[in-house]
Amino acid sequence: MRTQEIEAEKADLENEREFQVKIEAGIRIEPRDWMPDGYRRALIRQISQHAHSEIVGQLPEANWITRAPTLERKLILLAKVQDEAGHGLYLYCAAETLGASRDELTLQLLSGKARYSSIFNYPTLSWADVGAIGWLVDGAAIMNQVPLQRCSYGPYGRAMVRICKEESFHQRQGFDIMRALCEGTKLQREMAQDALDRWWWPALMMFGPPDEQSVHSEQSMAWGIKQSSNDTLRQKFVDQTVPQAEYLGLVIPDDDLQWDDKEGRYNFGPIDWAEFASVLAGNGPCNRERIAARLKAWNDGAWFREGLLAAAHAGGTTEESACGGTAE
Ligand code: BYC
Repeated sequence: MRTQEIEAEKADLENEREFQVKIEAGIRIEPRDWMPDGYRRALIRQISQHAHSEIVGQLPEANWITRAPTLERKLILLAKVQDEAGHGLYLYCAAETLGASRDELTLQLLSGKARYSSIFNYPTLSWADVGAIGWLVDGAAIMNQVPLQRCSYGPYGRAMVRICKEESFHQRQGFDIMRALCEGTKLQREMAQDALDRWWWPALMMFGPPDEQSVHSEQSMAWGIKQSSNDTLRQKFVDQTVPQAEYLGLVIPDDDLQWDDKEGRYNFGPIDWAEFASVLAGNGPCNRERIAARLKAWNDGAWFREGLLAAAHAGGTTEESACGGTAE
């Protein structure tokens, strides 16, 4: 081996050692710091999947903006859907700090190479579904994202701080819709129960496969990207949500659900992992519809993106600042 190669190998080992020391000491990794290629790839995968989920997640709720039952509910829903676009933006910006451009990541979504959360492949059939999404889907998202505020990668962890604050408002608005329906007529209570029946199991699937089948958890936790395992967060979500359903007078659609006094938690029935696999394979009720909607938005927006870049070049601004910059 040539001296130069030996020196390069020594430098890599030293970088790797320093990186591990930082991770173990809870010191954040920042964009210009050295990081292993695998760590960078793992972050780009998770952050881009998260960003795509925020953007695709606008679709099922936006379906009800024109049919919200009151002006106040319409304003709140508009603000919520707009917040989700903002979350997508912070996350794409966090991915940009790792060298992955928003365009590149969007093309991966449109080609089916990148994933987004399974939950958004289910339809919103009634106004109660908007309540169930806020209560359960945003509730599950908060459970998953609060620990991510301590993620070892600085820009991702910091993006989570604001996202979690907004998700908390989203969760409360969803619960408030469910509360209003549950305090309403028999028909309204039935709508609320029907929405819970359809969203409960998909919400539990949001946390990902069981720990023993989770491909990335072990490495992601060793790197401080994930702080808790899929099953741990799922259990916390069930324990938190069951009393809320009881307060609403709704029944969780699970015959096996039972409080376990010894363990201090709810035991719950088996999750249909075949359904989860089918949704991930692109065969959920709305997979094709969701990607078609994003593709249309991408194509319809081409003139605007081109115009922005032309204006940036004419005005001497950089492409990066025209597109929002590489924020943290
Ligand atoms: N859906 O090894 P695993 C929101 C994939 S949006 C689809 O356990 P990991 C909101 C996984 O990617 C909330 N795919 O993975 C927006 C992997 O496949 P690949 C979105 C899933 O990464 C609008 C394979 O299964 N939140 O809040 O360790 C309105 C094996 O899984 C899912 C986030 O994205 C799934 N549910 O753990 C309202 C949070 N689960 O990539 C609300 C950030 C797993 O090897 N993400 N897969 O092809 C995470 O915390 C983690 O990525 C996960 C999965 C817990 C989701």
